[in-house]
This record gives sequence, structure tokens and C-alpha cells, in this order.
Amino acid sequence: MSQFWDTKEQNVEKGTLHPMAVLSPEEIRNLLPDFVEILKGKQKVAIGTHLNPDGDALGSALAVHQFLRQMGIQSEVLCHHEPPPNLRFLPGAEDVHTHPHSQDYDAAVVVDLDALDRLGSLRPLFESIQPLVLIDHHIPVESPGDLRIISTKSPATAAILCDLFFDSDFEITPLIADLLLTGILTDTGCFRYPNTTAHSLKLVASLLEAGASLPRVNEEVYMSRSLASVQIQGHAMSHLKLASEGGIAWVTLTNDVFNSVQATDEDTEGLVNELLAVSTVRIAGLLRESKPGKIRVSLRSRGDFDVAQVASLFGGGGHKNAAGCAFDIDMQSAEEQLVEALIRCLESS
Ligand SMILES: [Mn+2]
Repeated sequence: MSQFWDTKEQNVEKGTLHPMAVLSPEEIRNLLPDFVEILKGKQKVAIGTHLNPDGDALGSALAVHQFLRQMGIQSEVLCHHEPPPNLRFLPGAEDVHTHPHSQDYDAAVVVDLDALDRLGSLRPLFESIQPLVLIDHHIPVESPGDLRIISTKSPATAAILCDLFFDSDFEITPLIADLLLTGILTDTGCFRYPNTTAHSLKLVASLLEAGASLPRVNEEVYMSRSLASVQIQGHAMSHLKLASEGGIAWVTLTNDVFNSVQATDEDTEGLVNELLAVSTVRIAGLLRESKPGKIRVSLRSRGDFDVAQVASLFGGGGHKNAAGCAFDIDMQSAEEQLVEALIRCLESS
């Protein structure tokens, strides 16, 4: 395993990572006393995670909620958006609040984000709370927080929590094990992405031993879709458009389409990823008309094609392989402008 973590120096030299951004499991484990020390004796802790929360965001936030309970500390999980339908099975998901129920937090923990603007409307609240603990596996772009537990080699924030809390006085209950398994399962794309390492599978094995149920979590997360989301995917797939010899695929979903299957925006979750499953496709886009004259765009790419750059042309942002933006114009104009930019992106990479 050791060579896996030995990229630390190399990454720092490249200037892409904060010096502390790659931690070995042992180094993460060694930060547990700091975590306990900074939160010990607190009365009410705010736990935050990112906009449009995914399995890792909610699984990690709710697991921290449980660990704090074991320390005798009250906490509240806060998120700008409500949990999506397929994550509402997570133990405690019904207690995730979009607005704070208290005003007197004496500490905060944020998980699965490094830039505080990813907290959305909750950013001012979290910025006003001290101390702030940050636990994350993204490449740092900011350095907020009084204690930062960041490891970009970890496949999920939930995996960092495993390294932090395993073999300690904390108990990994079956409930916590399900929460952490959900984080690792979703962030590794069901153990398909390159971040699925031997170490992450060992963590999963330990979670199963602690009582997590892989079949149940898998069924809840991936096989409990609404009829509308399947129907809107069907529409999208049969109306797929292609450019640049199949290198670019995109779909437009108008208000009429949404209405015809009684779908909501939530029902398009993950849809853009499906377009990327076509062998020739390098860049995929989904344009949806959230209301007339308001077009929201999700972009995905493989390899070096940088869709964050394309999104930034239209005032959006994101990561190299996953980004988004919005247009305040009609669908046809948005589509023309976007596709032209995507073609340039494909041809210049
Ligand atoms: Mn994550």
C-alpha cells in the first residue's frame, strides 16, 4: 500500500495540492484526538454539506451527527437542498434541515466540500461559527476552518471518516455503517471508478462486518427511481442529438416534456451521466427548461476535456469533468450557443 500514498511530494511540487491534502490512513487516524479536542464539551454543533447533496455528502454528514451523539454532543445537519428521494432512506435524513433550527451553535463541522460557497444559502451561518472543522476529499481551493482533515486520495469523505473513527473508542453501529457505505458506494460509482482502491474495499469490508447491508443500500440508492425519471430518461435517449462524429451528445428537455410525464427537475438527476455511456461520446450535455426562458445546463466529460471552462463562458462553473451553467434565453438560442462552445472544446483539446 505504501507506494499508493507516496505521491505527496510530487503533487505538492506540481502546485496543485495543499501540502496537507494527501494523508495516509494512519495520518488521518492520528487526527482523531484533534477532532475530539476541538469539539469536546460543545453544546450544539452545526453540521453542513454541499448544495444538491449526494450519497457521500449526506452519508458523511449524518455519520458525523451520530459520532457527535456518542460524544454526548447535540448537533443539527443542515443543507441548502433537501435530500433527494433516493437518499431519504438514510437514517436521520428526515432531520436534515434547510434552515437552522437554532441560533447558538458553538462549533461547526462541514463535510464533502472545501469552498464554503458550496454551502449555498447556509454559507453566512457557517462562516459565523467558530471553531469550524472541515473534512473533505476534494482538491482544496480555499483553506477555511480551524481543523482541516483533507485527503484527496480518499475515494469519499465517508472513507476519511472510516479511517478517522475505525479502531477507536467510537462504535461503528450498523446504522453508521450504512451511512458510510452509502458515501463510498456512490462516490466510487458502485466501485467502478479509478478511486476504488484495495484500501477503500477493505474499509467497505469492515463496514459490512459492522452490519452495513450492501444489497439494501444499493437497492435504495439505485433501484428506487420514480416512474417519471425513467420516462424522462426514455424521452431523452430517444431524442439524443450528436455532433463532431458522435464525440458530443446532448439532450434538450422542454417544459412540455416535463409536463407530459409529470416530472420535476429532481427526476433528471444523473441523466447526463447516461449520455456519457455511449462509446464515442467525450462530452455530454443536458439542457432543461426549468421555467420558460430559464435553461439549466449540466455538462459531463471524459478525460482531458474541460467542461468547467465551457461552463465558465456562460457564467457557470464546476470541475473539469462535471460542470453546469444557466441561460436566461429560449431553448433554441441556448442550445446553439452551448453546442458551438462544446464543439470548440472538443476540437481544441
Ligand atoms: Mn464526496
